[in-house]
Amino acid sequence: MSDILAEAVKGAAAHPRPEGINFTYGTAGFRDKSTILDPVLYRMGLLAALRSKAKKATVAAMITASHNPEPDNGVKLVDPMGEMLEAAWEKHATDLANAKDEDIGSALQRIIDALDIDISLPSDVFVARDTRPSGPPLTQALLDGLKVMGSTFTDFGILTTPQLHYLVRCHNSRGAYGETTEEGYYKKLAQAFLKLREDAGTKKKYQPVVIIDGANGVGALKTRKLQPHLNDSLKITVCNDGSSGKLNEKCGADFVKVQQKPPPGMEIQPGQRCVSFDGDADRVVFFYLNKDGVFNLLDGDKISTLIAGYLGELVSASGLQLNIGVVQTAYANGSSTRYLEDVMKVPVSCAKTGVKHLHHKALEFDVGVYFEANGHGTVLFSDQAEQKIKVASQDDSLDSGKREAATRLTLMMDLINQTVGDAISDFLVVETILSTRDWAADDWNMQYKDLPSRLLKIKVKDRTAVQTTDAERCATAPAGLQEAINKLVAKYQQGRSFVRPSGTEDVVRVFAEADTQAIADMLAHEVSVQVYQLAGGVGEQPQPPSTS
Ligand code: 16G
Ligand code: MG
Repeated sequence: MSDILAEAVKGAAAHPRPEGINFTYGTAGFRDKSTILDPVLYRMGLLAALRSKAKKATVAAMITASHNPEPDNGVKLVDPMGEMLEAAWEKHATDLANAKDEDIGSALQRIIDALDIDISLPSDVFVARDTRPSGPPLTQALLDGLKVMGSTFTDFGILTTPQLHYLVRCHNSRGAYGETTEEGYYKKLAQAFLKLREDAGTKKKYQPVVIIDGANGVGALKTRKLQPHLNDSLKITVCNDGSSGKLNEKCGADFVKVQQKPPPGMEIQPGQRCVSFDGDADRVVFFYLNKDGVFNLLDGDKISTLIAGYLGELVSASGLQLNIGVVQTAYANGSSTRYLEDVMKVPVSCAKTGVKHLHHKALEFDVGVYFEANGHGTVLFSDQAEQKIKVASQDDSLDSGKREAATRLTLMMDLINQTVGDAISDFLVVETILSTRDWAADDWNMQYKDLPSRLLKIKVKDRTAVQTTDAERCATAPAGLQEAINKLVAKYQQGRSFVRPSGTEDVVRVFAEADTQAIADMLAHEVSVQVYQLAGGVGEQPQPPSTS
């Protein structure tokens, strides 16, 4: 065994692995109670160094548990261009996290042999964390792993997840994507944002005033840092800024989306646009109260429709031949899919849940807009599209309308964080479009009316008993389940339902949608009973929704 691997085994003594716990690198890395994660972070330090050697580039490690409660934490690795860790490495991460302390050397050696990694190459890793109190000691464990591997690293301290993705791309693109500093991130976004507002005439409906619910997390801190760069173009009030409440507790994008109500304590006037980030600021949803005080949510589906519509118009106005498409998951509201396909005539693809699946599908378009209904999403421009747009924006032979549209597209590309969904960047993109269209929240919301839906979760003995195909829209196991769902769905107007095993919790999720809330609730319940009966439900059988 090489000296480095022997050091890695020795180093594990300070980060012992508890017996009897099985860790899994899931859709968003490792997530668990922070108190048991120390050995996982040490091992991810080791793995990040190997990944950097394998890619001959800087990679990154983000310490966060996103929208989960404050006592949780987690870690995920980021590839050189700011993408999620390549899926094939998730297994290596899981194996290493579960290796006994004394077996760490052989576990590393297996990865080195399988991938023919030259261990003598240098490695370099960017590290950041969210605001959780468990962040600093877990960072230390990760750095210990990097140090025994002889890796160089930069610890950026507290950042949003998308900021770290952005920085690693800036670095590996040798500055082509932007300056590799946090200030550089604010400057790039703010410059594009201000330029896109330059020609904003007088507005009748759009008010440049927003309230941001920062989930008591890093998004609130970083919005405050962005603010001075925006001059006076937008009046932002940040609430749930971490000064009193707990991270993600009764606030943030997940709370607002799931509870369908504003965080308690927020003072909101009718029509006032409000924005909720999640705990690491890679998800965003908008909401407002209408003139009757009724809560209205503008989720990831509404955001993608808004963005795809605007970018589509710019592409046509520029005269460029670029195909633009939207990627959703099965959770997307049926009305949004119909609106995109039938009214906007935009092609829609459906991907499996989890950012990496959407990201991957979005690469199939010249301009691929992807969003999960929960508010995670961004836009990807292919290299070729980017090139064509840049050339057109500087082509004096084009008429000024075409050139102007291409110029706005270049600014939109600067404003959009293409590495991963970014609450701050997405928020600025939405503000830009609303301002250009002179729309109030109501105008945006009126594009289409959401169908009522219901999401339930069912505990079963083994959630892998449920298997799906067709981007999770069809259950292939257990036998008979899909047939039962089809029968139930057929009973109801605009009924739609699917089931899938969760990737983050030990449950099966049931989604149902229909033309009224009562029917969506009933359909979700009836499908839950089928899951319970056919897929080995545990505990009491699901009870029908109360009709009171
Ligand atoms: C993870 C995913 C998120 C997905 C969620 C589904 C990433 C970075 N995050 O949080 O995109 O919506 O899992 O959770 O991919 P579920 O499998 O428990 O329903
Ligand atoms: Mg998040």
